[in-house]
Amino acid sequence: MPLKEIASFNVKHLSILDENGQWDEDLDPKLSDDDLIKLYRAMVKGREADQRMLKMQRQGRLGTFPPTTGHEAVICGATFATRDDDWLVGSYREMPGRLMRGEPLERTLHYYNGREEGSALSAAHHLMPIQVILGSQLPHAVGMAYAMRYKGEQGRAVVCFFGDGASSQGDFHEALNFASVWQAPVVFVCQNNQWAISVPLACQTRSQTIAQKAIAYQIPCIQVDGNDALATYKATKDALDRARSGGGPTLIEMVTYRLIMHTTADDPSKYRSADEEKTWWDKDPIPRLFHHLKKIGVWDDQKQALLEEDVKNEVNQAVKNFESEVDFKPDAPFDHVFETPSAALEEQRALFLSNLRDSNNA
Ligand SMILES: Cc1ncc(C[n+]2csc(CCOP(=O)(O)OP(=O)(O)O)c2C)c(N)n1
Ligand SMILES: [Mg+2]
Repeated sequence: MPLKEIASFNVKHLSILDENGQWDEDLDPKLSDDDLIKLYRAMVKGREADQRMLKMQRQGRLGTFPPTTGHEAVICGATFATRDDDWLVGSYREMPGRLMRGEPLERTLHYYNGREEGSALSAAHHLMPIQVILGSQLPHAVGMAYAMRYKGEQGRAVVCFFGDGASSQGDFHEALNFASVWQAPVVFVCQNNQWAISVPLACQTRSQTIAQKAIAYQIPCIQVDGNDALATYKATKDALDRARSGGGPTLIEMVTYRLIMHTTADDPSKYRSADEEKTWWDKDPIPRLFHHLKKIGVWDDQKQALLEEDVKNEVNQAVKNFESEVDFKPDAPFDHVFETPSAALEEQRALFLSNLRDSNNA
């Protein structure tokens, strides 16, 4: 018997607006001028908040945190495609999207200063809390999406963010498998920034793309220029439309770059070159969209100056609110570890409070 080809696969790459300003008008998602400005504004605000947090961390006013600079097109484009009652399930690198959903920046500042309020479920905004266990959010997202289907909540969906490194976790594969078998309305968005701390993508996987990993699970997939906000929006919108109409999950690989450190405790100059970083600064998603908006006549330098002033004021206000809070319980995280307090934990609480008193008296 001759060998027969029984299946063949391909992976598409979506780019609408490239770093040279080339724009594919046919593929353009045709957002209104107002929507384009909203999307751009969210990206600029995300960058402003991130850079402000970096300064605060360096001044000892904020704990260690993972910056989002460079990831704005992935996060904001995908979030912009969601509806208010869709759930967003992420990890730790989605701050600009959290702001877009209406969660105050103060919540993120609480989280990175070890305040329990930062870990509260942001149910009003349909946001799962920030969490750091790589890949663990994927099965949760599938469970949530399956529950939506099971309860007959037509037209709702879940968007789940994770990194290239997280795609090596077993949770990723289990989640994709269940999502496919159950045809759960979930969109998996891989923020492929090509590094998992100091581990480059080539040490993470031999696959040519992360997108293609969906093929084994019979899930539609696409690779997207993750620094092109028009493309990240369009790919997510298409996937959400499919999910809402009963078409099941999608895996979107968004290729981007973490322009600065993994977290504020990391020094990327130890493992990647300045040349590589420069190449990616040239693809920065924010100036790319800025020039495009100017070119199509919806933006100008005066509007830009006003926007910058505006987002700075908003971020300043959030920082002021956060830093003026004095009446909070610093040991609240200890209340939520076990239902019944344990002696060892109470000992740790006492030590924590005594260290805090010492540092306040220093
Ligand atoms: C299960 C698990 N293993 C290891 C870690 C330690 N860790 C934190 S971030 C990180 C790299 C993650 O890389 P990636 O998924 O690409 O996301 P990125 O930080 O690049 O956005 C590692 C190994 C962890 N948090 N959880
Ligand atoms: Mg990564």
